[in-house]
Amino acid sequence: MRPVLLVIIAVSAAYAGPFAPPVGQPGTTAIYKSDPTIVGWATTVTGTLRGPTNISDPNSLPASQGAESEVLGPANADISDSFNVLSLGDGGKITVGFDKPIANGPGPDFAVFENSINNTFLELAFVEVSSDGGNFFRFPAISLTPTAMQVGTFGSIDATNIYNLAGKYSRGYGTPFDLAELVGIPGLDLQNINYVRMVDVVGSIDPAYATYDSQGHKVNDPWPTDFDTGGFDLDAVAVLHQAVPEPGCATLFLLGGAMLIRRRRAH
Ligand SMILES: [Ca+2]
Ligand SMILES: [Ca+2]
Ligand SMILES: [Ca+2]
Repeated sequence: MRPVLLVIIAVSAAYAGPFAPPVGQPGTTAIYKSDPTIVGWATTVTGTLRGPTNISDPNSLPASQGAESEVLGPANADISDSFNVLSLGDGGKITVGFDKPIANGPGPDFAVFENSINNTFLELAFVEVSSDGGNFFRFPAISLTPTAMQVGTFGSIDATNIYNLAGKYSRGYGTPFDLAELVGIPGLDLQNINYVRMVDVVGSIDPAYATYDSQGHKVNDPWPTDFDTGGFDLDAVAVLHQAVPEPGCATLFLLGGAMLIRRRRAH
C-alpha cells in the first residue's frame, strides 16, 4: 500500500494545476514543430521593442540575443542550437506578420514556440492578435503559479498552472492559441488575423514591476534574468488555419464573363 500512496502524492505534487501538462504527458496540447497541421510560419517582423534584462536596475541594457530574422520561418531551436531566437527582456514585445492571414478554424489556429530547454524553466509571454495592425487584443491568460515567493532566475514553473501564455512548452513544441476565445470583439475579424504580438510578462512579483493575468493574478516567472537572453525568447510562430480567399470575387468575375459571352453569341 505504501508505495502506491507515495506515487499518488508525487503525481499530485508534480502537476498541481488544472491546465494541460508538459510535453510527453497525456493531455498535453503542445504542438511539435513538424506537426502536419502546420500550414505556414511568420514571414515578417513588423515591430520589436526589447525590454531591459533587469527592469529593477536603471542601468540595465536591453536584451540583445538574436536578430529579427531568427523568428521567421520554421521553429529551429533544438539541442544543437537553442539561440536561434530573439530575446525580449523584461516587458519587451515583438509583432510578426504572415503572407496569408490567420483564420479561426476548429481548435487552435496558431502556435508560439520558445526555446526552453526543459519542461519547467518556462519564460512566458502574453499573446495578442490584430486584424488591422493598430488594435491588438490579448488572449485571456491565466497564471496560477503561487505568488508568495518569486520564481528565481533559474526557477521552475508547473505548466499545469499556465494557460494562454506563450512559453508553456519546451523548445520544439509550440503553445497553441484558439481565436474562438476572442469571439465578439469589435475591431477584430477572426477570419482575418494579420498580426501576432508577444509581450514578455516581466515575471517579477514586486508590485512596481508585476504584470497580471486576466483574473488579476501576478504572473510569476523566472526573474531576474539579467543576461543578454533575458525574458521570453521567441523562436517562431506557426499558422494552423489560414484564411481562405473569398469565393465571391472570382466566382462573380467568371459568371460575368460567361454571361457576356452568351450575350455576344445571342446577337
Ligand atoms: Ca480556432
Ligand atoms: Ca530568456
Ligand atoms: Ca527561430
